[in-house]
Amino acid sequence: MNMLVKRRKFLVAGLALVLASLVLSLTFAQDKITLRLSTPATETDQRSVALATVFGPEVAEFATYEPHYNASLVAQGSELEAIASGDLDMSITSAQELATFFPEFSIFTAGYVHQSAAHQVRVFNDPLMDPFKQKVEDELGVKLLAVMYLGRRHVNLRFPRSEKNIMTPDDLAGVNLRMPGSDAWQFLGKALGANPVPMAFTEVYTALQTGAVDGQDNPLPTVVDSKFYEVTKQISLTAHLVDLNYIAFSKAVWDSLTPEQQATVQKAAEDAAESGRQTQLKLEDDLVAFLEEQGLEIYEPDLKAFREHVQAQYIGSEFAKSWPEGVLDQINALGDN
Ligand code: KDO
Repeated sequence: MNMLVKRRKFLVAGLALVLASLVLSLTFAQDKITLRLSTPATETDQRSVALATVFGPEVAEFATYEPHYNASLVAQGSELEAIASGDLDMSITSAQELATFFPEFSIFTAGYVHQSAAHQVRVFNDPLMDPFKQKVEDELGVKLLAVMYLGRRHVNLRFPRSEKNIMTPDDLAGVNLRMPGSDAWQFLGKALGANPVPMAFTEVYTALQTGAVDGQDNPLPTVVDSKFYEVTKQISLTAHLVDLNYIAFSKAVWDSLTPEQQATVQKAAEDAAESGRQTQLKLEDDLVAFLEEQGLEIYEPDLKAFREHVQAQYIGSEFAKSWPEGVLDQINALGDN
């Protein structure tokens, strides 16, 4: 064999190797599934950050995580339907959204029921949650993988304290308080003593700026992240809802995964939830000083008055009638004190 033939053989072998690895990587790329998530949250919201930096990388071997923020893919409140119809793979859903399909979920939307981030986790992992999760899976085709901590919601108003000082539910009489647009949210606004106004999250900043509403309720990290502090003057620390979102995942997509991949997705969701929870808790503590520097008045109202008023509104309400027997006691028993 002369040198030329040898070299040609060598070249052909090399080319074949390159081609083979190209085909292989293309096959793998094609095999990867895309997990589209839609949320009204911003890209910088800590739940979004946790999913992008923890969930995405943990599932990267077989899935491409594709988040869509600011409700740009699906309108707030329509995500569950989109997952059910196969148009979406994931969302960060609320108990309030679930309650529009399954009224019993309103137990998790009631003011002053969840006591802390840790209490939320205990409730979510307790067997009391199993029938709730099963129903969502069976009837909507949605799996609830983990509970994300959004934080303690407080009343945040455009007016300075000198104009309106919110110490008790009576002080909220006639206040147009933006609440998200579902019955369970509106009821909470009413239970607080306010006049609730339904509105999508993405419209809140402008509504506060123009005076279309008098205020809104959200945890401190959201007030900062969405810059509501630029257009409001005070926060009454009502802590009326220790708020959560569930990581919702398409059951159809889940069923298409191998058991190993399912375990990876489950762990990735739990890890992201834990990471987001820790950051959010820290932010809640740290941001008081920042908000005060921005000129907001932040104070604690008469919490006993709020708690008693809100709880009295729920007891005997249509919502409470849908709560399964004994579950409220079980939730309370898992509480912090
Ligand atoms: C909101 O609309 O006020 C709310 O905080 C409700 C939550 O359930 C959740 O949808 C959240 O918005 C969005 O994720 C934006 O932070």
